[in-house]
Amino acid sequence: MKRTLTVCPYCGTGCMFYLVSDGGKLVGVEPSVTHPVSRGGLCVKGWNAFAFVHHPERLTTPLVRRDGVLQPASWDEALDLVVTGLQAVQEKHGSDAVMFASSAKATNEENYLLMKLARAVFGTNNIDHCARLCHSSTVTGLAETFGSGAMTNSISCIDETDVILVIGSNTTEQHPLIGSRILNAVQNGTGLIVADNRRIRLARHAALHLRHKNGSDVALLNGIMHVIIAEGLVDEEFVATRTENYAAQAAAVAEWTPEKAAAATGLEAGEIVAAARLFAGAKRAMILYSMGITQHSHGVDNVRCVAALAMLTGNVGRPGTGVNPLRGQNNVQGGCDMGALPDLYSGYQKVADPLVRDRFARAWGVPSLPAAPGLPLTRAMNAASEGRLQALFVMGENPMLSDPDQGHARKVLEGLELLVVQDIFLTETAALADIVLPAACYAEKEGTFTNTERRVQRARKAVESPGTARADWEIICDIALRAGYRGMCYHDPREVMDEIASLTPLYGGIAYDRLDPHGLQWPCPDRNHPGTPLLHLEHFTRGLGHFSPARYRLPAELPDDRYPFVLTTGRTYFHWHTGSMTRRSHLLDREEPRSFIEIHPDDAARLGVRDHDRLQVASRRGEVQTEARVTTMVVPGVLFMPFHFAEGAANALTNNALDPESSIPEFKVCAVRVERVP
Ligand SMILES: Nc1nc2c(c(=O)[nH]1)N[C@H]1C(S)=C(S)[C@@H](COP(=O)(O)OP(=O)(O)OC[C@H]3O[C@@H](n4cnc5c(=O)[nH]c(N)nc54)[C@H](O)[C@@H]3O)O[C@H]1N2
Ligand SMILES: Nc1nc2c(c(=O)[nH]1)N[C@H]1C(S)=C(S)[C@@H](COP(=O)(O)OP(=O)(O)OC[C@H]3O[C@@H](n4cnc5c(=O)[nH]c(N)nc54)[C@H](O)[C@@H]3O)O[C@H]1N2
Ligand code: SF4
Ligand SMILES: [Mo]
Repeated sequence: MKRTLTVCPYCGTGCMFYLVSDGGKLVGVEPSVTHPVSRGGLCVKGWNAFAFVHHPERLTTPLVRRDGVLQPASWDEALDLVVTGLQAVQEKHGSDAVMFASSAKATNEENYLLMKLARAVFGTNNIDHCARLCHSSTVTGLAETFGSGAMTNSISCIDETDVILVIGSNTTEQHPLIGSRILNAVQNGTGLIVADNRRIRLARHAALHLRHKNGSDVALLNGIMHVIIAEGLVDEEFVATRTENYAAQAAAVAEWTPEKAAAATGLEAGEIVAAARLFAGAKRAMILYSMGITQHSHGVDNVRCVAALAMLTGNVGRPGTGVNPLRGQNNVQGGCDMGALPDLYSGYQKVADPLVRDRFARAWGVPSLPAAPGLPLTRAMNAASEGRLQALFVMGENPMLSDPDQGHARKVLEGLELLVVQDIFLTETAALADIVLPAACYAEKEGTFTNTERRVQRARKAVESPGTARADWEIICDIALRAGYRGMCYHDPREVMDEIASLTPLYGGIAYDRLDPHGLQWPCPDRNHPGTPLLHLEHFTRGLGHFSPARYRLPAELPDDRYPFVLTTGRTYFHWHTGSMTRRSHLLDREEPRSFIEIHPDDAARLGVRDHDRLQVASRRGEVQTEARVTTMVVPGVLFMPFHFAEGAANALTNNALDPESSIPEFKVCAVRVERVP
């Protein structure tokens, strides 16, 4: 038996475990007892993280579409077709007719290389990844208020805080090892406020559970801030010495009396007052949030309010405090850090800055780099339907199931001149591709992942990849070489990280020989730096913290007579996103085998619906059939559906209304109608 220490491939919590293998095959997982996050524990997905690796449906050879059918091909043939196809589109329509979708499932090194390929070899800033669908509101909102879009504190701060506000995060299901840490803290006396209208597990342990209307967080937070100011609970010294623009914030929330906020949110005024007193009365209070805050057409405004609440009460820059966006995918923090974003290079260095461009151009040995920011992923679909985008290279994403408004997404993907998909399975998106490239998965390659608390950790190869599947970084470098670029020849990912460190101040001191056993937290500017568990200690990354008041706006689509329900979408404990991995993990799939929708007993009674009935759900964009789950998890008038299932796909229904600033889709609110299938 061989044990290989590596990082869990699922969520951004970043637990580490040993993959146990026997004769080249994985047989199980053993948690790492000394790891600061997992501390000997794992959730059910971690325990089962070996299960999909040897699944018989793994892609083992490149596939090329001939006569309308995907057929096995050699690497030479497939990669030459990729390069000539991309070049042909470029010649015909220009460099910006090509787009690259990077992957929060791939390593830092691979994300860096794909963005280098897009910019240095294909001359376009059209590179983005699923962070667009996830925490783009955070990146925009916290950059403006704090100067950095990452978690300000560390996961361990949960043990040293007095009050935790969890807003729009189902932590025990989606970041389970962080969720159990919160439950432990509550058992030891920490106060918990949950603001989420589903009765999630944390809500049952909360001192206060605020079941406000979906999409009303700006009203709720403005109301809470109103009370804090009116009752003299502001941390005057912090506001005076560490922040700017307080007067505008105070003016903006002046009208948000608890009564007005109650009317907008559907809460009682007393609940808003109680939340304000509990939060502001604590010596150390910590905010954790996730998709309930970000995935709205006003997601950036939500983030601004969260940041303002923390600054108003002096809860930044100390242990046990902070604004903590829980990052979703195992390497979505890293994908952003590496510049798989249309306007930023690695380390959040701006594409628009000529000095930055010049530095990268010299390091990469190219005469110049493109200056105009590229397309966000969520705007790519429209660009393609307007003919501005003709080729899409997708590494490790499954937009057919994860993008909003599936009908539109399908039409666009089918209409592209060239679609290349590099994945470990033949996903719903890969099935539409012209060329499919088989990738090695996390257990079959070396590299680093960066977790939600900015901890850069090493993933290690435990077994060989199936058939001729190759690591993403090797495939990308091969494409660069075939396109005639000689600046991407590396022996191993370690050399790539050295290049990243040389060009990225935040990662300046990150090197493989320093990452054992449990990684380093960025910023880590040089080789002697110990890493940074807490951000914004003496001053904010941007200098002073900036109050950016937000005006309350309603969601883009609200219920009416024809579509009387609010549909909100999200996840379950056992499955991962589009199910490519968890639905191929026997134990996980057995626990949650079918698409379902949660409906309140009152609504169910009115519609004559019983538990497990088949339901037809329709929105202005599409319809699906799914199974009723009658439960008080949801409030009357609201339905909840996970987006894991290809049959009964929630994204056939969702709205692609975007936040104007972050381009995130409004996954958390759309209007639907529902009826029993006779
Ligand atoms: N098991 C599992 N874990 C995962 C994932 C997975 O697919 N499966 N995905 C990972 C990824 S990439 C991400 S981004 C995270 C997401 O993690 P979470 O954000 O925790 O998960 P979601 O289910 O999307 O939504 C969280 C909560 O937001 C609430 N909500 C909906 N609308 C609103 C609103 O208007 N206001 C407020 N305050 N709350 C609202 C919902 O009721 C829901 O309980 O999970 C990560 N972890
Ligand atoms: N309705 C609704 N839709 C949503 C959301 C929601 O809350 N509601 N949430 C959004 C959010 S937050 C997110 S993050 C997105 C996620 O959207 P996606 O990123 O599209 O979803 P995943 O299923 O995680 O896709 C990852 C893909 O990578 C593949 N893969 C795994 N490992 C590797 C590897 O090493 N190399 C390669 N090349 N491929 C690999 C997997 O097989 C899978 O196909 O979904 C978004 N969509
Ligand atoms: S909490 Fe997240 S990182 Fe930890 S084992 Fe579960 S899925 Fe993996
Ligand atoms: Mo996400």
